[in-house]
Amino acid sequence: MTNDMTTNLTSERSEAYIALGANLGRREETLREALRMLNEHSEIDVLRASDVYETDPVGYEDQPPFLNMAAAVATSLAPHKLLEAMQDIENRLGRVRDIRFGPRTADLDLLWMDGLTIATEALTLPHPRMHERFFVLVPLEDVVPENEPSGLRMLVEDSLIQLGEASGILRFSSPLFP
Ligand code: PH2
Ligand code: MG
Ligand code: MG
Repeated sequence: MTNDMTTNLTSERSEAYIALGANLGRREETLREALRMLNEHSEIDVLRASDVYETDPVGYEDQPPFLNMAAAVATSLAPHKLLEAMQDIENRLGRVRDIRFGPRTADLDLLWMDGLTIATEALTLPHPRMHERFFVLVPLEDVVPENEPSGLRMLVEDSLIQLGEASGILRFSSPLFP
């Protein structure tokens, strides 16, 4: 009994959804490398990756177009630890901290984790701006199954309906993973 419970607790994993973006340097290579690094982490498995989309910059418009995509991962990490792992990957890919909404080599944003609500300085879940951005929602729709248990599918579909016809986003390539 004790053993079983220990096994259950330590093997409990979350499903998390991550948005990836790049608009400097070799954008496609950067995204591919980010996925590889995520999957290489001993406590993160990449489950699914979306198509890659080319998107007009949103927020701060005087910068190159982005490549954006989304990934679903399984992880035994707590939310803040997953975020740290993502920031470590951004740093290894040459990200320097920069202007808000400005150009970036690699941007990994944690969007959703089992429907958890978190509001700390470092991390807000669900991501506070995900529902208003085509460059997040369109790729996300590729990787969220109809029967996702914490309600993400409904959120994505409702948000896309609210936003109306998609603009500033074009399919660029098929998934970079596996
Ligand atoms: N990221 C931003 C700001 N603007 N625009 C697009 N199209 N794609 C992004 O990933 C993006 C953005 C801040 O992270
Ligand atoms: Mg971002
Ligand atoms: Mg970010």
